[in-house]
Amino acid sequence: MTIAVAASPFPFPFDAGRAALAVIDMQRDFIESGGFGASLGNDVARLQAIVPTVAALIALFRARGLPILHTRESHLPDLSDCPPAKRNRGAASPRIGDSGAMGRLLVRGEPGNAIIDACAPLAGEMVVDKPGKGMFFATDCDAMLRARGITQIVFAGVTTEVCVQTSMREANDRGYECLLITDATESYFEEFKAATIAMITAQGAIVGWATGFHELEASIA
Ligand code: C5J
Repeated sequence: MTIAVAASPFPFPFDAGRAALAVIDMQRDFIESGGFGASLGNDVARLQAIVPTVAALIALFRARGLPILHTRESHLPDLSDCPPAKRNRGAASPRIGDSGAMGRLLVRGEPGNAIIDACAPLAGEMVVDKPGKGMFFATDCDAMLRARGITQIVFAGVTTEVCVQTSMREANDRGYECLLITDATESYFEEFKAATIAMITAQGAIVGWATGFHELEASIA
């Protein structure tokens, strides 16, 4: 059974039997000072502001018994999954793999690479380490979701125009119906978030739909 969730550019046909929540990269490396995002000169306070809404969205899916997939952008300690084309971007120092205030930046298992406590996965929830910006590149995401009969993905997390948008576009190309929760995602750049929402919903939802947390909650709670 589908429920019409008020969304842009038109109602999203939410089907609880086929839907999963994807929480993208709610990691200390992006949200806390001393992490990878801050090392690039970004203001992490913008991302911290959405934490209560992301936590409420996770709680909503848990209360409904719906599947949740958490991603972490991370690299192996030997950086064999981090091509120079990625590592050599941004400021000359520090770079991915260099030591920071929370351990080595964007390296799997380091304190800064963990998901923040407020959004931490529970046992049984899917957790995917991804070396790229998109959640499908070099991961088992597609197989994990298809094994559960998932064909709709509700997106939250950071950052809107990088890992969230890339994951949403990858999902759209694989045939998933995608809904972005606009107050449960954030960018270091206000204008990039607005542009992303406009781009994905344009041309009749060419990448997917967008709505607010309360619109989804009111429809499916
Ligand atoms: C970035 C991400 N911004 N999770 N990663 O490098 O969006």
